[in-house]
Amino acid sequence: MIDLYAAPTSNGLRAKIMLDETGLDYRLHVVDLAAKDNQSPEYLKLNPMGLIPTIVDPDGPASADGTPFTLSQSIAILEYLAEKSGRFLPDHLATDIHFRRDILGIATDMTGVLMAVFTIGRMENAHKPTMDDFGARFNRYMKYWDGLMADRKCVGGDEVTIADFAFYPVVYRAKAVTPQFTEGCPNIDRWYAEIGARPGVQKGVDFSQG
Ligand SMILES: N[C@@H](CCC(=O)N[C@@H](CS)C(=O)NCC(=O)O)C(=O)O
Repeated sequence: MIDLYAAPTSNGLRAKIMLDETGLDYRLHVVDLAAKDNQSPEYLKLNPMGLIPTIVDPDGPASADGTPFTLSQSIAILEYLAEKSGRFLPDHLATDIHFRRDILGIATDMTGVLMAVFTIGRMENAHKPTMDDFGARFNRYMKYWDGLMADRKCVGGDEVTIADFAFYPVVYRAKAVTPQFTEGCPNIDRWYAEIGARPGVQKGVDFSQG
């Protein structure tokens, strides 16, 4: 059974949604970031950067020192679980460099900027021009994606793939915390409602069972 260490953030939701969508057997360990559980000596052994998510798969590839297979980085986790389950990453996309570019853009540019928006927003006396700049940047990325999604059903094309599970948590968290920066994106809104109606995605965003 896979052990998932995560919190309900953009990066954490990616891994949990993928596990719930694939139906792979797993156990959730909720990492309380506010309590700094991610800095505990036990957790740092799994992920020396102290970041979530991390998975441990005793049935994964063998390691030289015999320790169970351990993986961090939400996109690497999506790819690993896609390979393990044989779902959500068809061969023609696994080798498509533009698909990879798009997923990495979502994970690095969009998620990074959203994390900056949230971090600044939590600060006492937050510097408003900086917040507005990052917020506007995030909205520009949203508009870029909204344009692409005018003529595709899903993020990576017309089928549901790991790109949808990479993108959904970003929009989900942005809508929950800073909805003003998600405005003016009707194509994303249409897709968001469709993906959000999937039972696996609904289960994926629910951390109450951890
Ligand atoms: N690139 C990493 C980012 C992981 C990351 O930044 N996780 C955040 C939560 S979204 C975290 O663990 N923050 C805790 C901290 O910075 O102390 C991924 O995709 O998994």
